[in-house]
Amino acid sequence: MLKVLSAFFLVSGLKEYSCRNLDLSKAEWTVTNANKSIHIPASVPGGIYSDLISAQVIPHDIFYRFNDVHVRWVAHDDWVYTTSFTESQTEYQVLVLSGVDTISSIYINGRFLGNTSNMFVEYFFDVKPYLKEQNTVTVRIYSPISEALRLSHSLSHNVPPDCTPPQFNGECHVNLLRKMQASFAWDWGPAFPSMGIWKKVSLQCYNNLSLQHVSTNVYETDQAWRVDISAFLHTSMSVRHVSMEVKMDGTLNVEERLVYTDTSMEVKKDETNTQEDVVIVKKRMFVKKNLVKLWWPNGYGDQPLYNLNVLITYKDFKLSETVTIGFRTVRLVQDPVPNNKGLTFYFLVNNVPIFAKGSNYIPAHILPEQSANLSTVNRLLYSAYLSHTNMIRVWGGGLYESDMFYALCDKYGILVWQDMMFACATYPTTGEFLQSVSTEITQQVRRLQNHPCIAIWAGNNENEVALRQNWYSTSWNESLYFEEYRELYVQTIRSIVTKEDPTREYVTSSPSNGKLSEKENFIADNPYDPLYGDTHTYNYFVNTWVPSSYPVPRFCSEYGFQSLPSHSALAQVSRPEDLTNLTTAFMTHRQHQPMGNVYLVLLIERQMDLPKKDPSMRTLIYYTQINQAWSIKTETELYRRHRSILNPDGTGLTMGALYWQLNDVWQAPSWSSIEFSGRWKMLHFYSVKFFAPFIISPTLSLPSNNLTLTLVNDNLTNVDDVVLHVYIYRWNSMAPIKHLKKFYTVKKACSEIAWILPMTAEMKGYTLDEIFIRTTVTDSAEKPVTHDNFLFPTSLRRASKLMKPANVTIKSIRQLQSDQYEIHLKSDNIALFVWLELDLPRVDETLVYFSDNGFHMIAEDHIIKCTVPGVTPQELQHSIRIQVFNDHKS
Ligand code: BMA
Repeated sequence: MLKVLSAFFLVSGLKEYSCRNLDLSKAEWTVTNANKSIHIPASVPGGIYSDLISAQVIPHDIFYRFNDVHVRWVAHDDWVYTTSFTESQTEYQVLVLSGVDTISSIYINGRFLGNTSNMFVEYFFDVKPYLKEQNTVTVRIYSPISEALRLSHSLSHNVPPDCTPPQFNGECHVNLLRKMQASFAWDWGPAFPSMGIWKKVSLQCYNNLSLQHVSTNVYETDQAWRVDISAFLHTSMSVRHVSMEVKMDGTLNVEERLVYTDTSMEVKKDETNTQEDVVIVKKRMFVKKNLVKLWWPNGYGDQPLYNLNVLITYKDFKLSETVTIGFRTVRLVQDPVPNNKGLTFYFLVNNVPIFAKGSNYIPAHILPEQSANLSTVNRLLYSAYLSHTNMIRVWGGGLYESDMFYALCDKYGILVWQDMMFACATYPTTGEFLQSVSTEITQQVRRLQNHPCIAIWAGNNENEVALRQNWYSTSWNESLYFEEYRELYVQTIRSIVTKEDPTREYVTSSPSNGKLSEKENFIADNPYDPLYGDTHTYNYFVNTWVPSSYPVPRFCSEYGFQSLPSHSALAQVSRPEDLTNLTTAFMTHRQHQPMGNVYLVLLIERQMDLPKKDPSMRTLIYYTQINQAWSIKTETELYRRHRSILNPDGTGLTMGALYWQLNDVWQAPSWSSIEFSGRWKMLHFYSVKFFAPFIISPTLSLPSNNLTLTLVNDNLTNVDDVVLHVYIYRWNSMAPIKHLKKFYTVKKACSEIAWILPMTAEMKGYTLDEIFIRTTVTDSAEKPVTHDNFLFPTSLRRASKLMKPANVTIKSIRQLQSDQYEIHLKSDNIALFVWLELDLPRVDETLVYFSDNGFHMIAEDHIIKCTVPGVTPQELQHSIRIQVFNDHKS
């Protein structure tokens, strides 16, 4: 998509630097433990667990059975990374460590350079005075478990929570470390307290000046886009009269070349970075609006991106960097709701209100060094894109993701709700800690702000509500903890974010009440208030298949239910006897949520009967996935129906639905819609339908028996003359007892009630228990313009008593392309939640796609497509396993 930038502008008389930067990631590294009993080759970037796996010191599958606990000794030890290099040039002077995890001491040729204490910070050490021909760099990384404990003793008061709940098999005091918070375990993940040099290491050379980074802020003005460019330069001396030239090239046919030159630059010292002498060179450029095209979120238009080349010249020298930018505006609208209570909370992109659809992202791997694997991350974000995701939340317990992650979000049109990396805890506010956080936030905002995908910054995950609701017993000195909270997220982080990036909104927490939280001194009375800001909704004690069980917020940035991952995922990391039931030691070990397995069964049993005899693990998995998919579908459609609907109590006007969670870090029960391997759970197939731009959503009111059909159209065009179809079926026959139609014109960008149908008159004497409803919308030529949607007025438990057993088989498989097949299915009866699984261990799961899954067959024939490389149709036929809710066995 992106055109490569033409060679940068050459100014005659300029010479390039003679010295080269040295990439030490390419050098040979070794790693040794404290007592030197282990001495193995190491990778940089990398991490100790990955190194020990490669050297076969620990098992190659750290997720097998109880290995997370068996290999915990690794994080109790210290690890010393070393490399040597020979270099005759002496201009090298700065050792740059782009990411060290976490507490370490750095040495060159035995000379102590300094310590690191924040894995999100890039460190710079002046090494010129110590360089020889033969040089050794040593990075001594201290056990994060011991360091966290040591820090806990140094605090003037408790900074809770101390440890993870026992079910997590985790470690303590992770909140005292500026480290991925989930690496000491979470309710969906194991503890692997990672250690290592997880980002690149280099020696940078410069005589006078080095260009570290270019950041941009893009503003819309009447006639043009204003791009404020900041170039961050390191220098060893005081510089004057630096000049900057900017050149831009893009993805679209821009006739006119954009070349800007200016020599009268503003040069000033940056106060926020105390580690190095940083000079910021600023330039403002104006780009005529007709020269560029708008960047749009997924579903609203294209994602044109432009390369911006910045050329810095100083005296005889020139330095250049190219960054990618996009042109769009994003605004968070929090306006009073006319004639009602509360404030709105929605994103306006290019002046278009966007209903945010998507999920929450956790790191793609529990080992940070493996979290930026291109094919894994691409599979996840592409899967999100396929399910019409236009926003993803990078959750605060993980990582500021890689540049590649945000570049993919730019490409797919996925807006990013970016949390700062603080989650579910209180945090220290010592001078040292705040200083470290300041550097972290400054660097991360500058690194990420060029990406048009970033829509909002948020201070933390759930820390406002945790204080207000006393989750960590802070009420003994509420004012102290409240004050410290404000010191961190308001005085420190907020001031930096608003200074560095005035183009985006910053909310202190998720959830928060937005402007109301600010008014309530940043710790609102009820941060879950549905009339303000965003909320997180979890409740496992309600009927999750009926919409009335859920509150209706303005914006739901987290909601979810657990399910089990596929049998093949669990089988990969267990023995057969581990999978006999949910209470084996293995299944208990994998379930981190306290009571999690009880909830799983409870939620199933509210809707369906598990097969009489002890249900097999396969059946349990299948049922948990049905429950998860249908519950999230119910909740998401409720939110989408409320896009334009305001209830008398002031709730409604919902403009965001980001479910918890997109992905997984191991094979275990979790809220994810995609398994660790990349395989989609049933929920992900459902998300493709419930997030579709245009849906028809049926609901039933009792006791009136009125069927309400709501249309939700996120598209920016009206749709004339569509036909709404309602089919009424009995549970035991594929022939509908009634088919009703209505012509309709659908309005753009809204939800609306299109039809209220009194059902009693239409049911031909059957009761609501005996029927179910299928709805769809077609154009006037009867071509479907929505997916089918279903309403089950009764529980599946009762329905299953009336259903005939269904036998679903593969009638034929046709090869369409080398890796694409058409699968023709047959059923003898109505078949619910038809689930296809490919059992072919040698096939890479990340390359397998089904066009649909978990669907209902209300006709004998059903055709789906399957993408799978390197199989024959016969092989495919034999390796597809089919599960049906109402099969013969139940
Ligand atoms: C919220 C999240 C995560 C957690 C999820 C499920 O609290 O922010 O911390 O994994 O709920 O419990």
